[in-house]
Amino acid sequence: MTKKVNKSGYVAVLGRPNVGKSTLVNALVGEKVSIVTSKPQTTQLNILGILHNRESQIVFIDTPGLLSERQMKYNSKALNREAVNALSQADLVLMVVEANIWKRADDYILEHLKEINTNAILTVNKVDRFKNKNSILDFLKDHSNNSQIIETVPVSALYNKNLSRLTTVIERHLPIQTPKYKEGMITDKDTDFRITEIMRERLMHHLRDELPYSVECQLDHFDDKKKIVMIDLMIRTQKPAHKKIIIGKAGKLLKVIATEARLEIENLLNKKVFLSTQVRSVKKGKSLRA
Ligand SMILES: Nc1nc2c(ncn2[C@@H]2O[C@H](COP(=O)(O)OP(=O)(O)OP(=O)(O)O)[C@@H](O)[C@H]2O)c(=O)[nH]1
Ligand SMILES: [Mg+2]
Repeated sequence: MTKKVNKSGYVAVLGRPNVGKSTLVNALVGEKVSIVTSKPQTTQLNILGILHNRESQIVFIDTPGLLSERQMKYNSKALNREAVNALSQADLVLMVVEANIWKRADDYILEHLKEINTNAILTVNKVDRFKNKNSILDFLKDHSNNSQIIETVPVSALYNKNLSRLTTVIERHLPIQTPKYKEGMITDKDTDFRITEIMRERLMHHLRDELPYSVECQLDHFDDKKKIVMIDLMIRTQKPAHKKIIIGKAGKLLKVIATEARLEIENLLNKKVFLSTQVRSVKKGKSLRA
């Protein structure tokens, strides 16, 4: 039977940091397009994750976590701007919150939606954390009553619960229009970006305090002409002390991080990888980018 894709559009996935936006986009798309850690503000740029269905093409925009003005720190102003930018493109919003937890930043996001008058599906994530489903029902009732919220769907992105229902609800609210992306295309980001993001994820996972936020990764060399892909990655940090921590005693920590990153890059490329990593500290005030 031929495919008849007639509904398509951009769906901005908004929410405060750590509610599971990237986990949700990856689960919906069926591939890891966006990195995930247990630390807030992991996502730093808007990333497209494209889901091709029989009758629809849903283009999710994973965004950095939004914070209210009072909570701003590090580079959160720029991250907020990036997330709000996604709204200008969006046909629909998935507002992601955590089950049974409602914070000031959630109200702040609702205010934003009201200002720009965009409809949102309230996606209540991490329902797996609660055995008592009645408490979730009460939470859904309490927070669905808002003029911008058109539907409410409880899900668990991590355990793939209720995601097909969420897709059906999204499709219902998408405009009828020709899809913009070719079938098979799952993200707007190239392989270079995805490789550096894998390394950043592994660094964020292993580092503590402010350190995860002060590292940048850059791909210095990529050669996939031979059987083994040769990759050189540069990790840049702002202080020599940070460089020492990342490398660890006798290079132990960097070895663990690089091994985890290599395995994931091999998975992405479907090829064996030889990964060489270097850590360099860049003086304060200088751009981390070469
Ligand atoms: N128990 C549970 N944990 C989840 C679920 N979804 C995500 N998580 C966890 O929540 C943490 C944050 O997940 P992310 O997907 O990085 O959250 P995010 O909203 O993209 O975070 P930022 O990019 O920092 O804004 C990770 O430790 C995930 O494993 C879920 O459905 N259930
Ligand atoms: Mg994220």
